[in-house]
Amino acid sequence: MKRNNSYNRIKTLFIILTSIVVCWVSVVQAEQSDNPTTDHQIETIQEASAFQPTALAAEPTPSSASNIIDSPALGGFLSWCMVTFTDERSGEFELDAVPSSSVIGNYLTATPETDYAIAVFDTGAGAHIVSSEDAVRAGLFDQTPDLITSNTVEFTGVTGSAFAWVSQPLGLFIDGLSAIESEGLLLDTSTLVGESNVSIAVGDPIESSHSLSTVGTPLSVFLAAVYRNDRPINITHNETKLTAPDIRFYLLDDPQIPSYPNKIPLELRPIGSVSVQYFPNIFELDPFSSDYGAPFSPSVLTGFLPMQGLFFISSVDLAHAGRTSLDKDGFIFDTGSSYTVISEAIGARLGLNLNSPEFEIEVLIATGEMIRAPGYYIDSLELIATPQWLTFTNVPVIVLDAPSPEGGLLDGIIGTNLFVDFNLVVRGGGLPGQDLPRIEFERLPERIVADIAPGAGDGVVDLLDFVAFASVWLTNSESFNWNPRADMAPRNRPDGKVDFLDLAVFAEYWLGTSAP
Ligand SMILES: [Ca+2]
Ligand SMILES: [Ca+2]
Repeated sequence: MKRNNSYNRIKTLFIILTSIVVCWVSVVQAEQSDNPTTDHQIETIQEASAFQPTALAAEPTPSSASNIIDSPALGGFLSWCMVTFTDERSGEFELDAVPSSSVIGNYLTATPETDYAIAVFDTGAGAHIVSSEDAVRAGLFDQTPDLITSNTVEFTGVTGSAFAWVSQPLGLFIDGLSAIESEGLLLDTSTLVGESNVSIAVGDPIESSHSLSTVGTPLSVFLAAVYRNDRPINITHNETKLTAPDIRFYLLDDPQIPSYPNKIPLELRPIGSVSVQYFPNIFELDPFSSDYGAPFSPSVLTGFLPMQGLFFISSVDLAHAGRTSLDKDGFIFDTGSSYTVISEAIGARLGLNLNSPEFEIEVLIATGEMIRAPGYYIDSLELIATPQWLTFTNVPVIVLDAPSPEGGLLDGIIGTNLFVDFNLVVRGGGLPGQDLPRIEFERLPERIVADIAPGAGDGVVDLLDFVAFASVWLTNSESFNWNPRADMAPRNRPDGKVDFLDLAVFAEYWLGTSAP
């Protein structure tokens, strides 16, 4: 490989925040046997269960049944998409990324139907990051002239940091897994959307450890992502089993975007972003140098300066054991996190004993480091929504501090585990001339426990469900084919694992049917 110079020689000006570019890898249940709080927890569950039907009955409108969700999943769905690249760029010193409803430019390999990569569509990532393995597959290192500059960026996450190369402006295009034909794994390129003239961060083939590729806000700001959790997609790509909702992407002005009546308003912050741009190398004055005008940073949301905007939820209320933390405006909505995260400060505010977690999760972050995070089930978490707030009870959260693009730390991360039983439209926006970003959602119909197939369930627990259950046997919320619906035990305390406890519950509901 030609890139063997060490990073410390190289200009590194820009730091990408990757709160977010995390791959959560394993769930470790904390010791529970002599936990003195267990009885109290069970009481809390019973109280919550008893409370819920009363609250529902008291609500006047029929849609109200959808706004209280008890015991959401511990680990949510994964936002898998495919990504491919072209050479499409604008002229020198034209810095803006240009959204496109179809592929433009020339693919970087002769067989784009098979040379795509799998990435996470990650509204919590401030830039696009492509792993070295995926970059090799996509042909990013094989171009003439070179598509990779000699500039690097540092990206920093929950803890630690790593480096990546900055690419020349190029075209980046994505689609959901449903664009991949499940038998031959050939990609149908007819429904790809993306952007041209975007610079990305590229992992080093020698020095960077394996990590996931992520498509971040520089594209999601221009898109509506439609998540159908009632249509799960399973494929096996490069011997890795992947499960994701059916996700389709549209430019924001596309009339085909479905609309749901329930909305969570989002804020693109820090405020003041006007476009998606890379930051050019203004220090190289020789117009014949290959560095002249080349990106110094990958493309990010940019105002007066590069900003890395993310989507914030403007108001979140949390409560636990009589304590509250109200009207918090520092939570981001992150399709790249399958867990919901609260900061240590909010954990302390809620009276959580940070030395005595109810469960622990080992997380692998983009830098390749593993950290262990304490997890808790908190009494309630409520998100601002119209026409009604969305309320979750007995909510599994992990406690971690993550950097905020506004400076300081995030209050937390709202992850996909809260939205397993919803169809969603994640609408970007917030730049000048765009509507404000928002999530639109509809709750899937209530289903009986263990009715996990086909799709969101068919009202009976039978062989189809057993096949779906068996296909995720002994997986956990780290697994790329994780199915949160198969995690049905312990009751009201899903533990992020599919094991004998879940099988016992499955057996209990075998051949059960839902009331019509
Ligand atoms: Ca079924
Ligand atoms: Ca379980």
